[in-house]
Amino acid sequence: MESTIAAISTNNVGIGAINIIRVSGPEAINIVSKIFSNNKILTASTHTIHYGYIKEKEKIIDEVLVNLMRAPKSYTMEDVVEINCHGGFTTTNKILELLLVNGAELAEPGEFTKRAFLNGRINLLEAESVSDMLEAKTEAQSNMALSGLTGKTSMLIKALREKMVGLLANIEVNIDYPEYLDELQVTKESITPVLESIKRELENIIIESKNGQIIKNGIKIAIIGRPNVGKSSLLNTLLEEEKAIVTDISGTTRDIVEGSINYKSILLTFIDTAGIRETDDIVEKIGVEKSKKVMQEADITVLVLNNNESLTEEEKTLINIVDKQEGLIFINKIDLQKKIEELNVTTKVIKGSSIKNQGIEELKNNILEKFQIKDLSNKDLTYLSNTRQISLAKKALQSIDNVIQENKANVPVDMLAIDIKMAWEDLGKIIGEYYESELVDNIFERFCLGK
Ligand SMILES: Nc1nc2c(ncn2[C@@H]2O[C@H](COP(=O)(O)OP(=O)(O)OP(=O)(O)O)[C@@H](O)[C@H]2O)c(=O)[nH]1
Ligand SMILES: [Mg+2]
Repeated sequence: MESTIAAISTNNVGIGAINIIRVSGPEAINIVSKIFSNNKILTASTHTIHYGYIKEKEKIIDEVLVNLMRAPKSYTMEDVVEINCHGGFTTTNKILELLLVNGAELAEPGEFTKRAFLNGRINLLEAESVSDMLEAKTEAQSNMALSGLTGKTSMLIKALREKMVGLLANIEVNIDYPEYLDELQVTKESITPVLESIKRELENIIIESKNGQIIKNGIKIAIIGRPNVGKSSLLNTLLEEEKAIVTDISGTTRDIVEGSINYKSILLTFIDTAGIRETDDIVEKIGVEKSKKVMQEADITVLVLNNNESLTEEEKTLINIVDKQEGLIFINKIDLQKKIEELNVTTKVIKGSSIKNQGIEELKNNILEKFQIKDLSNKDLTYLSNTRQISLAKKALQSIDNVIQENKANVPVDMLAIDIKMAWEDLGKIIGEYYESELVDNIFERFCLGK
């Protein structure tokens, strides 16, 4: 890596106490010394802090502290200099500009972390966790990212790969040194239990990754129902905010209104929709179509019914759909006289009132229960959570399944090595032992600047 890169690493939108400009690469110290009043940094030892001024020729730009980290003990494993300046937008940008004028290149988003990966300080799964950490909105999200970052999640994968290597090594010995056959004979029977255990562990990782995805992406909940049953009122009560317009006129909500809450460390995103009914009103019609689409795209549907009214034919159809999809039914307005018929459904029915705040906790709890999420506070959140990682784990499982089938069908043991190797490689891709540069570019592009 020849170039020396620079970027503002702190959030430079508003006014803050300090900003940090990070410089990394072989010329980092040299370039900074050209604009820094204290030239001790040229010779100072690693992990030291230096006081001085940033200057443009003789003009003082800012009073700063400069952190010096020499290769390889730095975030990127290259020489890294971090300039801690005062938090003003203009000054920070001026310092960055001076660095660029003096030979640094503007870093691309995620380029520091990309260098950390390419230089071997962190693996790909750890790098992806860095970006998850930055984006975390709930404590569970940051705890899960931390498991990734500190290598706990990678350990799961590495342990499995080691088992596979063990198996491959034994098979190779059989092929290359048949004279050892008596001692180390790998037979159909001897590899079956190992294969079965690898399969179980992989399956477990994939099942558990569902939790990871829920923690990472949250749950999307569509609130649907006939006009005027109280969907928007329910949304507002759930969000504890007057987000959607509520009136007693049917067909108030025309467009999608959504909002999120952090409930027991899971991000719940509620989507309020237009009341579903036959209508000639063109705007409302579009709204109704959108409602149906939201219902398909959401993770779960909450059908809202009105306790104070008899069911319509349209509602009966919706009840059937939601019952089949194992959604939730919320009978609203229980503060009013009951006129609704008994429901004959297997899915969970909750009774409440959105304006009286009744049944709301029960509704939220039932949503979590549907996804089998209980208490995350004491759990070890070591899960795969991104689609790239999970699809590779699934591919590896497929290969191992093939091996098990072939083994059962008496395919010679040495022929099985190909599929085992494929599974081993796919797991390797999760942690970035194998990668294509296009993939790596794609991953790091999504990072923010200066990371
Ligand atoms: N008594 C009572 N009234 C409620 C309750 N929830 C909502 N309402 C009233 O029902 C009326 C309709 O409420 P909305 O929340 O606008 O209903 P909606 O389902 O969003 O209606 P559309 O947007 O037209 O589809 C309003 O006058 C609310 O105040 C409740 O629990 N009890
Ligand atoms: Mg509404």
